Amino acid sequence: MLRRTLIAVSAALMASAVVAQDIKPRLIRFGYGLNEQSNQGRASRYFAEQVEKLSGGKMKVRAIGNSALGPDVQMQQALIGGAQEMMVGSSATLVGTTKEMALWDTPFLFNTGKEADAVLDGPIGQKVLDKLPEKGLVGLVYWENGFRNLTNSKRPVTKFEDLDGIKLRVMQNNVYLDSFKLLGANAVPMPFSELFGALETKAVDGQENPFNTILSSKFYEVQKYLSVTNHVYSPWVMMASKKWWDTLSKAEQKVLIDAAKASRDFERKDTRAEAAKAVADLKAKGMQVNELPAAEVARMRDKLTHINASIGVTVGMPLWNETRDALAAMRK
Ligand code: TF8
Repeated sequence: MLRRTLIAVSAALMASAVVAQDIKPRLIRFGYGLNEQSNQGRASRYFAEQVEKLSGGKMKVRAIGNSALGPDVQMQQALIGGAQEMMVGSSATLVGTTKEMALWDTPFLFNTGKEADAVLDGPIGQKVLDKLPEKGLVGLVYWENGFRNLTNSKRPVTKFEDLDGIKLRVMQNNVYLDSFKLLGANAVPMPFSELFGALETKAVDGQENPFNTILSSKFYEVQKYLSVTNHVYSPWVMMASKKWWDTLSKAEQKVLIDAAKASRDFERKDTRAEAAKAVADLKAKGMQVNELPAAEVARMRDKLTHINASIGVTVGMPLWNETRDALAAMRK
């Protein structure tokens, strides 16, 4: 008994000695686009705490929000060049570097968060992340940005025809641009960091984002109408610079992978809890909210299926078909 305990203790000591040696003091700049009060901010701080804990205080994450390190696309370039270590941002803004990310732009791809989790955390989500390293990025996990909904300052959108003539900001992504043009909006791509100002000065009339962001970014101050469309599920991708990642020890990489997974679980739970009460909060802030009737959602969906063929070509038909089959199997 004593002997066994001693062996266990010495094994544990050896393991921690190896870990201690393999984990060096590191300062990691982790950039994100939303403000510190957002779900993205909360999860970024949670990630920083986990990294600190799992590395015995050696690895420190400086979570820098508010697009202070630049909008998504700029941070991606900084990671690729090795000038910044980590970030989290929308999959949609990554399509310019990694075309397979366009899979997640598919309108109405997922019906529920549960479907999204299963596909993103399963082999299909991994296949898409596996395309990142050849571009200089390492994809760790997907967080939930969420189902996107429309806001604008002109009128309630009860059918897609109401978008006619509305100047709508979209992410810098061709599927979004083409989708909203197809629905009749005057779609303009713009980085998120410029969005509040553009809504405030009426350079654009509307935008689309999950409830959480409409709330945390205070879009209710400059947008009257919220139309619940749930037109697409948008993931956030947590990434590291590959240049930098390759300089880390296995133990350091494991700290980051474990902390990333913990942050994912925290983030989804937190985001869903916030989203569940966000509509009431947004109404209380003065927004006029309307649900799109099911028949109108169906018409919107039908119209947007025209986009699907081109997404299939962009991401490759095998991946497209695998996703379609996986979802069909889940819905049986
Ligand atoms: C958007 C996205 C944003 C992200 C964020 C800044 O509308 O939904 O949430 O890009 O990382 O731009």
